[in-house]
Amino acid sequence: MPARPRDVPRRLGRPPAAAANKAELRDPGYPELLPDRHPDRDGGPCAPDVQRLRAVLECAASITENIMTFELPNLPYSRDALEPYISARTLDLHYGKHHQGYVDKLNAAVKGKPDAEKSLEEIIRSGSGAVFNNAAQVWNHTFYWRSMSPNANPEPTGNLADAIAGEFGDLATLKAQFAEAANGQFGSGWAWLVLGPNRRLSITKTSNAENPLTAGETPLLTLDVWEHAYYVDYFNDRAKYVRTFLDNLANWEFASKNFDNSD
Ligand code: MN3
Repeated sequence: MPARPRDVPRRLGRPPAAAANKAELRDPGYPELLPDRHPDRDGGPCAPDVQRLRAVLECAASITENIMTFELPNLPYSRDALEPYISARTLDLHYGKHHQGYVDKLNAAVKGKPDAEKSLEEIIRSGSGAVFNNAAQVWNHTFYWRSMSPNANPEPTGNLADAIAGEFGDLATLKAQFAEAANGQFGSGWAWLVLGPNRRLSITKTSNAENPLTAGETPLLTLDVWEHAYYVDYFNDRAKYVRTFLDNLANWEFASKNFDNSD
């Protein structure tokens, strides 16, 4: 609509009494506002309100645009809580840089795509390439942090303890098999205690970002054996890192809950 030339008188003539009453009822603050006057454009009395509302809407749109689909979950303990076994320096890097990096790359990879509406698990089960790798690494690391505890019970209890006794004979045998898998994983990857679709426990290992969910298995406990997980604290001694995890950090309570919730 063309702007009204400034020299054309506005239709500010007094309206019929009935219309004036309606206008006052509808809009008592601006009785002189006519339908073809845009309050913002024409500098009407509500222009400041409209400008504020416009700013709010622009701000809201900006926030919506920048909301990340996936977020870095909080650590279940402070960054120095696993010392002396895993240093705060390692958690600063591993959680603060690596895990955060996977979250950022995943968000960039799914932006504006149908994967942005999916859960991590759905992406892991159906995805491939960079989307799968980053989604699985986000999931794996979140699971890894919970697989450790600064107040870890030295051994599992309850149903999981019974299942371990039935499958492995004793915890020492499970630990030996877990260590063999973790140390034997060539290159980067993960060692896992899983529950198979047949409801039997087993030890497994995966490469890079691979996750047992894709094999229909239920992860109960995991250990990251990428070099970035242990190099700051253990240099090349992966075996010592694995042993330390199994003897001092493994969160059997978490594994037990995963076992009990897997029915
Ligand atoms: Mn890692």
